[in-house]
Order: sequence, then C-alpha cells, then structure tokens
Amino acid sequence: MIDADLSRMLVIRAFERTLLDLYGRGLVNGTTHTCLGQEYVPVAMEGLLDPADHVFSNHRGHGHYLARFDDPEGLLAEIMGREGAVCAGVGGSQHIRRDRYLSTGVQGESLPVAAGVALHLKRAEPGRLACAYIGDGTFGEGAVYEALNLAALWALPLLVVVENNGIAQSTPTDKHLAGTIAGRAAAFGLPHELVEGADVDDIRARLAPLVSGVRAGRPAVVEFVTHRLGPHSKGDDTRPAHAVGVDWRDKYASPRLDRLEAAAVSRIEAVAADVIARPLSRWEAR
Ligand SMILES: Cc1ncc(C[n+]2csc(CCOP(=O)(O)OP(=O)(O)O)c2C)c(N)n1
Repeated sequence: MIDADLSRMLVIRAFERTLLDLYGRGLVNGTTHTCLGQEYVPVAMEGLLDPADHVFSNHRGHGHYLARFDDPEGLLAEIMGREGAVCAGVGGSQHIRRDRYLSTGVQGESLPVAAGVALHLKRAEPGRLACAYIGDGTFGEGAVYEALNLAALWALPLLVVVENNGIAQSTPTDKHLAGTIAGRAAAFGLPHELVEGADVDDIRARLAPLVSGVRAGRPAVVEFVTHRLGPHSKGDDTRPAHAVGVDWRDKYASPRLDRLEAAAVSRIEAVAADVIARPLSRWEAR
C-alpha cells in the first residue's frame, strides 16, 4: 500500500531535484529556493489544516504548495512559463496565489497580512485559522514583531510555523539571532512548541491540541528544528559538502523510509519521479 504522506514527501523531493536539474541545464530562468530535507514540515502541517484555513508561504514555498494541492504540473508550468501554470506564469517560483494559499518572496511580508486575515476569520468565520510559514532568518524583520504583538493582543487565530533550518542564506542562526525563538514568542505571551523529530504522525499528534487552541483564538508559534539539504537557491552554499547532499535516504528528513522495504520505497519514488517527468516530456515533445 502506498503511504499517502510518504508519497507526497517524495513528490516534493522529486519536484525540487528536477528543478535544480532544469536550472543546471539552463531550462529555467530566474531563481528558486528548494525545500529538500524540509518536505515533512508542510506535509505534517496540512494534516492539521482544513482547506478553508489560509496558508501563507514564503520564498521556499514549493513544498507548502504541493502539500496543500496535488498539482506538481501546475507549479512546474508556473515556474517554467508553460501552459497550465497555476498563476498564468506571472508569479513564478515565489509568488503563488490559489484559493486560500498565498506566497511571497519578501521576507516578513506575510505575517502582518496573515494577522489581518486572522482578524477577519475571527469575526467572519470563527474556527478557521491563518497559518504562516517563516524561516529563522525572518526574525530579523520588524514586521514579524508587529504581527506577533497584535496577534497576541487581539487573540487572533494565527499559527506561525517557523522552519528553523539553522541558516539564513549563508548566515548561521547563531550569527543572526540573539536569544531564542521560544524567548521571542514568550515576550508576547504566546505558546511556543519545539518540534525536533520528523515523524509526521508524531508531529500531528503533538501539535493537534495547540492547533485547536489557535482556532479558539490562542495564537501560537511552532518551531521546527529542520535541515536544508540543498543550497540556499541554486548553487550558493558555503556549508561543507556533507551538509548539502540531497540523498533521500537521509533519516532525519524521512524517518518513514526506515519502516518500509527498500523495494516499496523505490516503487513510490519512481511513481513520484514519473509525476514530474510526464509533463516535462510532453512539453519537450512540442
Ligand atoms: C525583505 C527581504 N530581504 C532579503 C531577502 C533575500 N533573502 C531571500 S531568502 C533569505 C534568507 C531567508 O532565511 P530564512 O528566513 O531563515 O529562510 P530559509 O531561506 O532558511 O528557508 C534572504 C536574505 C528577501 N527575500 N526579502
């Protein structure tokens, strides 16, 4: 039986690897930020969200989109400027809008917007929430604190998901962030949950009460301690080679792989790769 979460994670990973390959071959313009190694975060979170909740994504958002929508073809078309693009090709990698999903490449831009949407939800659709993904480096933006302040003050249904991958572009977290993310949440009286494991079921079980609290007007910060296996964008990584490998067997990124037979994993991986390869070969054939 195919594990839906695992196959979703592997589709995201295949998508990101394909993109890096396409860039390497000069087939994609602009820039892109892949979430290799962080796939489990949005896959776990989507299991706690409702399609009527709002999701605000950032520059590293392909996984956030693909965990919400089963649409690798639409996203690939968007990035490559092909027919079927989810935003008619004007958004590209970082600026996607679809239903209640919105991403931005501008760090810190989304949190005040998410707080505003959370205020609307509180008034018009109680029980719904706004979930915003940010990286550790985005705590360098003042708008983040304005949003946290109002979220706490007005008891907004705002869930802030921090993907703390230990680095912001090329600056390690301990070189850009004084104190801790927990301390910053505490300064506003917000609950903070630290997630260090990568097991999707465990994560959901652990965060379910917190997410219910957010729906009831208790905003919260969830901090995932995660690892970016790929470069910041395309080839710009100053970390040692072992820190940036893209081997899917990395246990930290995909603990579920351990529980499956190698052959079953290969089958799921092949299906995931095929999902990405099919539109590409169709476009190439034209
Ligand atoms: C306002 C703003 N300043 C600078 C940038 C350039 N930039 C893009 S990503 C990035 C680092 C972001 O680090 P972090 O928030 O930790 O997220 P990660 O890339 O690790 O996922 C920077 C400086 C930007 N996109 N927006």
